[in-house]
Amino acid sequence: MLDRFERYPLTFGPTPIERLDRLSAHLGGAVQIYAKREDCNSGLAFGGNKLRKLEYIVPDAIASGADTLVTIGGIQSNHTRLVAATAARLGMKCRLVQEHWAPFEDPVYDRVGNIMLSRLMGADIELVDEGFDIGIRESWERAIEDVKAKGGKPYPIPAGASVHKYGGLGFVGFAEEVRAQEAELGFPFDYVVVCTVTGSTHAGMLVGFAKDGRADRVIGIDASATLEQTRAQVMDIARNTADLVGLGRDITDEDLVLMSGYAHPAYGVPSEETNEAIRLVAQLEGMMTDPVYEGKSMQGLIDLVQKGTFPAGSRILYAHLGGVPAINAYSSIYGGG
Ligand code: 5PA
Repeated sequence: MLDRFERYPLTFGPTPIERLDRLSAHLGGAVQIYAKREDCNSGLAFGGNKLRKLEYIVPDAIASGADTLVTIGGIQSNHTRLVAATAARLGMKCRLVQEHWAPFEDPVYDRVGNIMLSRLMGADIELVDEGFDIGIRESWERAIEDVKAKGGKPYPIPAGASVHKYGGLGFVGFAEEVRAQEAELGFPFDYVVVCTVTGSTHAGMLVGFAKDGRADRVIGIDASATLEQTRAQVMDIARNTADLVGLGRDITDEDLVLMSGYAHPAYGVPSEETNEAIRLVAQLEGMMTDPVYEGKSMQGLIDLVQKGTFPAGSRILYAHLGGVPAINAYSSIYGGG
């Protein structure tokens, strides 16, 4: 589906799929859980889901003649970290706007984890005191103008690389990769569980799996806590991406499965149930998840399994999208384990 698009490699190649046997057994053994390790996809600054997206955006950035990548996220944004890493790899400058998206206080929140890594990679970071919003932000538009005013040539990348014309392509590639891995494994996955916030990860998967009639087998777990805005953004990106790749059919509301109920109490703030899920998977599998994204989708997965949502015998693929560096900024919760 992606042959026509140029791709600039930022990842190691196909990501491994592993069985989570102890977690599956702990949850009763009726379903088998697997993890696709997007969190281990690259040598660039700990990797994660943004790199698949950026692989299809970088050729356009290079062709534009830009010298500065400009993007936006929360203080502990993984996306901004990976744009900083990509800029370093390309020999470009990086301008980051980081807003106060998570209503969470920790003595080291703006000193460690993702933001520390971005600073080390040379990004020029502006902290802005604005709350969470996945839409286009004035602060980001101002930063783009500021780069121009100072004689630079900016290349704008929106939050999560999502509302970009090529933002959905990377995760169409994820679906194609899973299809190839299923052929090798000798079985298909019945469900894919994914954390959804700015939307292009889910939207790309939805389009990729729509090709073989499985769009609604992608179970999005909302971690934005602004469900309707995220739902609308996933639909927009999915429709644009379907057009771009020539899917040949419309994306309908029924294609999108987005679960609420796991994002509370707020974006970037973990609930007690999320913390339990993070500890459970760490202790059963040695697999780390974070309090902003993957801990919430893991909690959603565990809850759905416990409620018997998936028929016995189902094979469920948990897309582990990365994000663990942020856990360092939550020392007030996890400092003691
Ligand atoms: C993020 C996003 P989407 O934004 O494509 O829906 O992906 C959600 C997601 N898991 C899931 C991890 C580890 C993520 O980092 N992160 C954002 C960031 O600024 O880091 C875009 C919000």
